[in-house]
Amino acid sequence: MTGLLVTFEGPEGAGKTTQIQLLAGYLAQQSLPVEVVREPGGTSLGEKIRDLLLEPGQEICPGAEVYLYAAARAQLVANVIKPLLDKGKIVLCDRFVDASIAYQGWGRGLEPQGVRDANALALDGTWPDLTVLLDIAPEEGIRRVMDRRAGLDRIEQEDLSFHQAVRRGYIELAVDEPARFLVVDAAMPRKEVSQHIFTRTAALLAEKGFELRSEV
Ligand code: T5A
Repeated sequence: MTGLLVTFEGPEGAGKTTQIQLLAGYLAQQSLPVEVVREPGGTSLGEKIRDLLLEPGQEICPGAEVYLYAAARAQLVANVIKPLLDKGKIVLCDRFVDASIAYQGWGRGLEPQGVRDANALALDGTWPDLTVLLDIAPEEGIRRVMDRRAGLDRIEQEDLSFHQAVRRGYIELAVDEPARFLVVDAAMPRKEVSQHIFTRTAALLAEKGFELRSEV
């Protein structure tokens, strides 16, 4: 059986990492084979590219930004995600290609379809089975990030209109592909958010032939 790729997306501080950990815990309790990866990063090359991309003050033009994210993604897909899927694993990925379309397309003002096309080689046909979009007002997400740690990275430091455009981009993507996206109001308490994610994931797993030991 081939595995399953579930990606998590949303504006800054939407709670992706929190929800991925909760879902990974739930799946592990069910004795299902789950692995967690993140973008940009997850490989030695990807982590170096991540440092460059997020370093405050680093000058990167929008086109270079697209290809740096795509380069990190290519390495992660080829060396980590595809091999895990081939082994039948459930891969939970913290951001994926939709982040490039929302941030570099909508946020930076590049043609969204061009950004998608620029990622074709990196994806090599790998596409998410399910994408969880945690939707939150950027002001609230950034506040959460600032409550958690001092200082914002290069992308977080962008102004509010950038983050609002990113949010709009994500919503457009979800409207275009309702079967792939699960949109959840990320302003809800953690547990309520996770219930929506568990229910949808469990349904998809059952559909794909994974055995669940108990109800959500
Ligand atoms: N990017 C990425 C691009 O521009 N293009 C791309 O192609 C890709 C892949 C990555 C940056 O790169 C950009 C997007 C990003 O700007 P990152 O450090 O990986 O940088 O940043 P994020 O992915 O945004 O991750 P964050 O850790 O900042 O946010 P999360 O994971 O969404 O949020 P999380 O879970 O860490 O939660 C944030 C805080 O909120 C609390 C948590 O406890 C934590 O303190 N929280 C809640 N509080 C109240 N209610 C809830 N429901 C809560 N859920 C979590």
